[in-house]
Amino acid sequence: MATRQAWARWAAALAAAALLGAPGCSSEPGAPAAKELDLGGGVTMKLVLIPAGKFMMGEEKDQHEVTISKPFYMGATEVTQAQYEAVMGTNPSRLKGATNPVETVSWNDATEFCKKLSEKTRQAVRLPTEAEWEYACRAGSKTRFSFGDADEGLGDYAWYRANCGYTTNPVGQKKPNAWGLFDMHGNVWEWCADWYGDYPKGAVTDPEGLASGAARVVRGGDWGGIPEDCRSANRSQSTPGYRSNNCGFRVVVSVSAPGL
Ligand SMILES: [Ca+2]
Repeated sequence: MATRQAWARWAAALAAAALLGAPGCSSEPGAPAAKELDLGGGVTMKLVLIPAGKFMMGEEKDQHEVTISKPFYMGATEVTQAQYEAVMGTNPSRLKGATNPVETVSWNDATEFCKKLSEKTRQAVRLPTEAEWEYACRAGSKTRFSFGDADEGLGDYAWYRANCGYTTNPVGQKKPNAWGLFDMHGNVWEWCADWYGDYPKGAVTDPEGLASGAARVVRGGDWGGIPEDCRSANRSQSTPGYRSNNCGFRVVVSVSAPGL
C-alpha cells in the first residue's frame, strides 16, 4: 500500500512514460499498463507493465546483451509489511510500519509468499529474475542510476545512508523511474529468483541464472547503503535462508498468466 500522493505521482510517471514511449522496447497489445492484485482484508498491490526489449546488463566494463522476450508486470513498490501480513498472517519485520517494506524475510520466505499469493489470486506470482530486475530498474537508461550518473540526484529517488534516518521508509514516497517503479534504488535490497554466479559471456534471451548455487541474488542497495551500492548494475548475494532488516523483495506476474 502507498499513499494517495505517491500513487498520483506514480500515475503521472506512467502516463508520461506511455506518451514518450519506451526506447528499444515494444509494448504488449491489449495488456493494461497497470494491474492491481487483491490480497484480501482491503489490502491491494499495484503492478506496472514492463515492456519486452533488449538492454546491456551488468557493469559498464563487462556488459552482455540481454533480450527480455515477453512483457511482464512488476510490483510498483517493494512488498509492504501490510501486504506481507495479508498473505502470510505474520509480519517478521524489525523496522515496523504498515507501508514500510517487509524485511527480515529470507529468499525462502519470499518464495513462499509468491506461492501463497499465486494460490490466492490464481495468477503466476514469482520473484523477478536478476535480468528482469536490472532491465526494469534501468527503464531504458544506460547510466549508473535510472535517472543519471551523479550521486547528487539519488536522494530524489532513493532512501539510502544519507537521508534514510537509519531505518526503512514507507514505499512509494520518492520519485519513480521512467516505467513507474519506486525504490528500485535503496530502501531495502530485493531478492531475485536467480542463484548468484558469473554472467553468460554472450548475448542471451530471458536468462534465469545458474542451475544451482550457494546464494541467491539481491539487488538495488538498501537504507544503509552508499550510492555505489544502489547502482542499477550492482549485485550482491545472500544464502536463501538469510534474514536481515535491510532485505525484502518485490514480485512479478507474467502477462500471459491465467486470469490476465
Ligand atoms: Ca529497493
